[in-house]
Amino acid sequence: MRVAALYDIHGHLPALEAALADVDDDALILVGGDVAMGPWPRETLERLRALGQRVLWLRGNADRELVHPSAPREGGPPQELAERVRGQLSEEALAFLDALPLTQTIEIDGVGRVLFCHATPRDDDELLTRISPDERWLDAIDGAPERTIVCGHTHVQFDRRIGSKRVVNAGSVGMPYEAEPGAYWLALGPDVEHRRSGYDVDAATAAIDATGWPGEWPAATPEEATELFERIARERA
Ligand SMILES: [Mn+2]
Repeated sequence: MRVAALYDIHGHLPALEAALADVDDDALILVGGDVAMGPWPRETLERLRALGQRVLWLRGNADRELVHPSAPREGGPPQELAERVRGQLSEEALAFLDALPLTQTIEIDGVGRVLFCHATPRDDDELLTRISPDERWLDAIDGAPERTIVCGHTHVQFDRRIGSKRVVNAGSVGMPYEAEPGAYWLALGPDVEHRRSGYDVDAATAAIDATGWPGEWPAATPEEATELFERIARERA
């Protein structure tokens, strides 16, 4: 089995299409959560659901917020955007998101058993980054039997060894905080390989504007985003 892990698509249909064009035909697709919260929520879900059994899903914190709104929280989705996206989804689509699992385990050729989660195995909104101390990571992952853990949530790719485990952030398809624009994802089997699929960013930005999406599409360097998430994590602690 080979897997393409597409995390944090954030309803960005052009970015999803760019990534899908680069995914091998025989690979499973693991949608790693935060799939809908963005300019094309309905179209993004329909595109992926049309692929049927080839897709395995996780629910991310932004998907949860669509179904179960919680108090506004720094680092979480703005309430007005959540309301906008919720209004574009059917009851059936919201129920579909609500029923998604928080983790998936897949046996992958040449890699072994891999645990996929949105943020950490125990929490869909825990902020751990490529510079978080090992001790904080170990608190979150030590109970997992799998040696390899794939996460997303912070939208920055990394590949770290933490204790006896390897933790790989798949990056974000639709809202990457990376040096270059593109759709960022992870190919697994037999290697574990970070991927970037390029697309016409100017055309995509114009298309986002045409949907009426309010404000700028978020962008940051990996260093800026990582520092921001570390600060928020310290404030939450
Ligand atoms: Mn996200």
